[in-house]
Amino acid sequence: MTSLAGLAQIVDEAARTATAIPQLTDTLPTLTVEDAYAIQALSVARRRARGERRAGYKMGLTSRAKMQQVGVSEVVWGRLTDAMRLAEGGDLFRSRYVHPRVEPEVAYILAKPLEGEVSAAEALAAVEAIAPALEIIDSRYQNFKFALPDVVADNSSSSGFYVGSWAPRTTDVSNLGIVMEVNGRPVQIGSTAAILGDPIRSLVAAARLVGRAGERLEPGDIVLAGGATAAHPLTPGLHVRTAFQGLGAVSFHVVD
Ligand code: OOG
Ligand code: MG
Repeated sequence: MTSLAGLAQIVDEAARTATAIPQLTDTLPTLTVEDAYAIQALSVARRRARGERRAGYKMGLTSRAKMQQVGVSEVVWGRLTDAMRLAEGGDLFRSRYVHPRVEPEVAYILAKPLEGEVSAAEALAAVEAIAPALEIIDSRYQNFKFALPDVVADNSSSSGFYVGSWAPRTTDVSNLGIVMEVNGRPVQIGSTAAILGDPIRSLVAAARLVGRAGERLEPGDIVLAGGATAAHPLTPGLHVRTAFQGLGAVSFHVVD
């Protein structure tokens, strides 16, 4: 059987070269979720060896809309690096991705470490600020199709993120309306409440799940709470603007 390091190289190279690959579970149907997180850690270690730096974590499949869109109904998480952070208002280069999609999220940045079992109040007390965000997801698997171990090994489709203006951590983001527009037309309408009922629950889950992997959320880490609506496919020429009630908007352009 291919080693975990060998599988990490496969998913990392697929991401680096924007090349679609078959699902790992096609040939390894018994691949466990635990192995998949080990593959993820090894693939992100390859990025770090190339000079990318830790930026935080992303939570995924924290809303029903997202679970239904990809047919996986477990919460997943992945690791963010500084190379994934994109300049708000700027250009997204379509050719750097396999089949990118965008989804509206909420971003937390931490002032204090957070680890293991914490309450929502404890999680919020560790937060420095909260911002509207957009995540660019790009599954490296053909046709954007995967089973749970595949998506986990592929760093939960992490590939880019935009963060809007930071608001004080006391801002109530539990139920804010979201409108995602493409070239001026609404394509997704939702609420931050779609994220586990309140996005702070996603930060609570992040502390627990990351802790289970022997890591902790650190001061300065950004945590993306997960898509509040289904994701929208990106093609050159699209202008995406997403407004979050009371929090501001985040936008970018897709180019070749
Ligand atoms: C998996 C990653 C899910 C989210 O916010 O739900 C995710 C995928 O949809 O490809 O990032
Ligand atoms: Mg996401």
